[in-house]
Amino acid sequence: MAKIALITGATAGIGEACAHTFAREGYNLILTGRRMDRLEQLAQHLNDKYNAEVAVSSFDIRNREQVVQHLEGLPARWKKVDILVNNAGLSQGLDPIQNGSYDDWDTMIDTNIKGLLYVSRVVSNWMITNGSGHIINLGSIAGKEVYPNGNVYCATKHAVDALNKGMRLDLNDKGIRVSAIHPGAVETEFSEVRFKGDKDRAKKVYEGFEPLVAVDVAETIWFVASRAAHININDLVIMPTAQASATNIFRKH
Ligand code: NDP
Ligand code: 8X3
Repeated sequence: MAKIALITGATAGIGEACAHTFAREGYNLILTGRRMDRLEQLAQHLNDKYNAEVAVSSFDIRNREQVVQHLEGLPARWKKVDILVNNAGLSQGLDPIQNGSYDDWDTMIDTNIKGLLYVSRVVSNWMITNGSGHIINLGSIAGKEVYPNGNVYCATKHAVDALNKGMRLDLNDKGIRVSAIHPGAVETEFSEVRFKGDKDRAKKVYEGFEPLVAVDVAETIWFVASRAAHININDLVIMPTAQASATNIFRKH
């Protein structure tokens, strides 16, 4: 029977690229995100191209009841999840702390920390029942360093870093692997979301150097997921060659 990967935030960017990679590798998929039209299109494409069986589940990860209802509502055979990619996440704004938007703060904390926790609570219990599993958390270089005006986003990704370590400790005797990937700059919809649809401002983030693209991160996640069962990659930081730290990017212009 094909293995199953559950990927949150599969409607765009890194999550969507992971869906392609895992389908290519023979996995069946549970894909989540709010934009159902994108989930359905992607599911059809992956079924046509790789013959993957795909279950789609559209919910707002910030809403605890929705998360639990949608996931627990899946048929039993879909609960044999081998890999959970905790990818859904976002940044909102880039403001100094004294001017920060309360709403942006709530959105980031509710999505990146609480949403990740809600999904992990449900799926880790399935994995415990199954006696195995692998949780792969999307952190960030923002979870290793803090940059000016990154305050709350960085705090949420530092929380993911801590949760990654905490989950590994708590699930250590259950046969469940826990890993985190911490990317630097990846050109996805991330900056458009951060700058609330301002495409010109978003584009500037990636000007003058070659950023990572979503597939670079997806292939690295696949590398982490495909190690032999006795190997766990705890923590992996991946950056564009032109980026030396959160704040140091060598731009040619
Ligand atoms: P994208 O904006 O391209 O994709 C984000 C995904 O998260 C979308 O599928 C979106 O789905 C989903 N999502 C966001 N909010 C919610 C919500 N409330 N409920 C359900 N799903 C939600 O960004 P990336 O692919 O770049 O980001 C993926 C992850 O990688 C994030 O955790 C991000 O913090 C992290 N990351 C990104 C980096 C980058 O430079 N791009 C670098 C380091 C880490 P929908 O809108 O349909 O709900
Ligand atoms: C996304 C990378 O540096 O924009 O997590 O925070 S950064």
